[in-house]
Amino acid sequence: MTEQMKQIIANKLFKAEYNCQEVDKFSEKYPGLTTEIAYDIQELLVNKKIIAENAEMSGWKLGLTSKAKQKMMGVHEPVYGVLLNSMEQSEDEIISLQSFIHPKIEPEIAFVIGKELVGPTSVPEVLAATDYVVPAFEIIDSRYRNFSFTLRDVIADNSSSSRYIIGNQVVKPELVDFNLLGMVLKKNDEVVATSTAASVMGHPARAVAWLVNQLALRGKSLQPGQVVLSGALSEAFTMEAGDIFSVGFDGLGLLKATIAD
Ligand code: OOG
Ligand code: MG
Repeated sequence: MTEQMKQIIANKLFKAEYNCQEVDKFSEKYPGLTTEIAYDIQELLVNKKIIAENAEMSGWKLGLTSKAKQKMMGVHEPVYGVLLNSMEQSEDEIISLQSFIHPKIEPEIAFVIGKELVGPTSVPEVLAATDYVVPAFEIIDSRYRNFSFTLRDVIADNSSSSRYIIGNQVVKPELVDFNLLGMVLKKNDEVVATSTAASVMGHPARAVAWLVNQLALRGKSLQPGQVVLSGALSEAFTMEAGDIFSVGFDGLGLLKATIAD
């Protein structure tokens, strides 16, 4: 695939987001779209967003790291994407559905990095480099028609990233038993999902280690201050006007997301 083709695909995804309009998947039309090329397109797309939004990179997101999410999307390998400060929302902000195509919300664990982490790495090294962990919500909004894609399509689309919210009650990773870290997700006071941190690749720090090892292949590393979203611990839920979602993690506290009427 030529550089020009990569630019064309990045442009289409960029416009799809800005116009809140779905596009068709690219993988069928372009069999030359490999995973590696998809990450090249992701980089082009993110650079366009950085310029258009005058934004800065704030971290990384993992996706498809739990069986629940892999089954839901029919894609059975993890992916990563870039987070920008323009995607971050505070817990008190009411989320308007206006600026999305077909948003879904999902419960995650955020790792906030304290020390640079360069691959190859391991779970103990990730934990040692983590400053703290907090509950998180990710709002994903695939730019593809019917939220349907292949691995390569979703990577090019910055892994469906749209917004994220992180909690402000910070907990040091050494105080957390990730094996038994339970989670309860409620929608309008009704429990809609329960899970544990172990649903993310057996241990969410393993997902972070996977990210660091993938980044090393592209000459990149995790930087102090960056946020890393673990990937959802359960399936994702459609957001509707007036919904209130809350996620609680054992020992990490509660985080809310309020959708406008
Ligand atoms: C891809 C992104 C998945 C997660 O947490 O699993 C993701 C998608 O499902 O659209 O963010
Ligand atoms: Mg996610």
